[in-house]
Amino acid sequence: MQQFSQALSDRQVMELALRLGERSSGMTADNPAVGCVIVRHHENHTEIVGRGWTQIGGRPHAERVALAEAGEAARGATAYVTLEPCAHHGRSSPCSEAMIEAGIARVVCAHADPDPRVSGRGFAMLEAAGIKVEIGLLEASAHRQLAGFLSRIVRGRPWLEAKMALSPDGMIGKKGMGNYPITGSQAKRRTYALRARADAILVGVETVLADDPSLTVRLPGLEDRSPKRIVIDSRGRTPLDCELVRTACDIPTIILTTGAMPADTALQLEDLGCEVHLVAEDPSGRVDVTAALDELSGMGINRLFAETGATLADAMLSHGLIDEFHLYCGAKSVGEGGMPALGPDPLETLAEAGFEFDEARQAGDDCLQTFLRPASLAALYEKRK
Ligand code: AOF
Ligand code: ZN
Repeated sequence: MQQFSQALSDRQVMELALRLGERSSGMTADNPAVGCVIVRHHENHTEIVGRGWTQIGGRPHAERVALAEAGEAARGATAYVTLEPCAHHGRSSPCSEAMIEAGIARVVCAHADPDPRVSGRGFAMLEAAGIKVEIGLLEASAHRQLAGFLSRIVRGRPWLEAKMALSPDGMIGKKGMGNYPITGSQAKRRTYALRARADAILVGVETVLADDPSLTVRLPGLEDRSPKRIVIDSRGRTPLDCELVRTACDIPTIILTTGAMPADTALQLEDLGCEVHLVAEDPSGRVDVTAALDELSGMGINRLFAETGATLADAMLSHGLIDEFHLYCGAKSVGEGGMPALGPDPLETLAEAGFEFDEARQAGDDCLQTFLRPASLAALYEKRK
């Protein structure tokens, strides 16, 4: 139990619940990563009696964990939860029922759950049992944090973040130079952190051929948080001895391809531990990127982090599939032999695709900027498909 000498406001406790929800981001798919805090408000101070977040693999749900910690202290207490408590009988009974049984008196919730099994029923169950329910506190923050889950449920595809590193002269690398360094070690650590909170990382086969990446999270203490790796490889060019294939038995590696992949290549990749999924082709015979996202959504992936080269970024931008763009700007120009991406004016390309500047941070000599498509966030409020 944690006691504060001052009373905490509803907003302060919800901020804590949001931070708890963030803890298991990337480890709960297809479930959302929810946070929950149970408190007893006294006249001059607040007592935190339970804290919970959705556990690895998606269960137990956040509320269950918080209620278990609170025990009898939950009776008459207030629960703050980032997503509407569930109302359905899944692998366990509904969280709303557990809250009622535990004697929670008031529920403050940031965001409704669009899952058709829940969608308003959680709130209705709580209210029917006489619990005071308040909805919408810090809703915009929860909306952003839960964008992956909301996107899969509401739009039927994952929330797609793309990352690209560009030199000041607009290049992503140098011809024939493999993994050409555009940004430094601090930027790399930021990438590891972004990888860790995603459910899967996506690359095109061109990146595999040029860089032979491992796409893991190499941060102390977070080594076991490497998400699944997905390769879009229309014709089966993924080398059998590349890093992703060699480690496929430890970290799931999924190849999305078309009928153009030779059958024996598919068998060899599967023998080495990869999963090979056939998806629809676009008119040019390549993996249809929209169909690829459909497939990944079907696999329960909420939040997808694409480390794109020029080809994949162009394809995804032109289809309006990218929701958030992390643009890393390196300090050194590439010059002669440089490989351009995002057109002559990358910022204009992003603006034309509907992105707005969100935030910037300095990482050593590099500037890491994030752009967000407001239309993407707005679409997650729309009616379910
Ligand atoms: C909550 N608290 O922490 C989470 C919730 O397959 P199940 O039974 O785990 O149910 C999955 C659904 O539960 C998921 O689609 C979403 O609506 C909700 N997730 N709900 O009360 C939680 N993660
Ligand atoms: Zn639940």
